[in-house]
Amino acid sequence: MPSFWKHVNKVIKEADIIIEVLDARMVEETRNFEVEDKVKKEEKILLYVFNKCDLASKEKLKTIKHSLKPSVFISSRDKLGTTILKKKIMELSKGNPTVVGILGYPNVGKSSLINALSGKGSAKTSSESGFTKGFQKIRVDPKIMVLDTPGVLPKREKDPAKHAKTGALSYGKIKDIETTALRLIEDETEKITAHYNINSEDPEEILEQIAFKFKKLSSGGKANLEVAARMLLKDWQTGKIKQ
Ligand SMILES: Nc1nc2c(ncn2[C@@H]2O[C@H](COP(=O)(O)OP(=O)(O)O)[C@@H](O)[C@H]2O)c(=O)[nH]1
Ligand SMILES: [Mg+2]
Repeated sequence: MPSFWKHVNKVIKEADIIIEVLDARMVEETRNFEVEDKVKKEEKILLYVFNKCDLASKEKLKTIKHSLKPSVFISSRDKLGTTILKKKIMELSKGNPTVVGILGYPNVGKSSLINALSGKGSAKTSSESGFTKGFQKIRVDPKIMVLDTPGVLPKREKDPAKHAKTGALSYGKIKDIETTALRLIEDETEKITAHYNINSEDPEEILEQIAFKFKKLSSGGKANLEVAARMLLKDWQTGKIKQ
């Protein structure tokens, strides 16, 4: 079994409540049904956390609000929603002391969430007997402990375009950057044309116009689509393009 699965399984085993961190802008793309099934099979409680809410539009938040339950909206960056999250955890544990584990794809904000929850003043507690070696817990509330190492979900589908969209595959590491950019434009035409103020529906034309607009040109004054594509993916992944 690949090591990430071992680790994910350990997180599920050690925790009572499992938080699946999702990107509020891309809920479907950042869910992992295989892991959700595992959590349910182990009879652990699954709590969805929509992170990066500061980057998602109000409309987007409205549409996902009732899509998954139980769920909480947060921004780990702005440390918003963490009090509500702790309340929800207490509600789910029926007021009992509980251990929370965190799972999610790369880049969804697992480490930021752990930081936002722990903040100042919370102490790490070392492993106790019966606790799997290597795991530490952080006390974030009198009754809530959080495992300090999140479980990074494997990239299940071999679909680089999807992972580029969620940021699981960083813009600097994408191999076929042009095709990836075209897929993103196809998926998110409206947001991208609105951001760059371009009037077209055709992905190739849109990418070309972005290149001209930002002077991403090859010798001879032709559009340099590769450079434009990388800029687009960077803007997308760093949250410049309103989603
Ligand atoms: N805008 C915004 N960025 C976030 C938020 N949470 C995490 N990030 C950023 O997303 C990137 C990945 O976060 P990280 O916690 O390392 O994700 P991990 O790979 O799941 O542990 C970092 O650049 C974070 O600063 C959030 O709520 N809002
Ligand atoms: Mg991390």
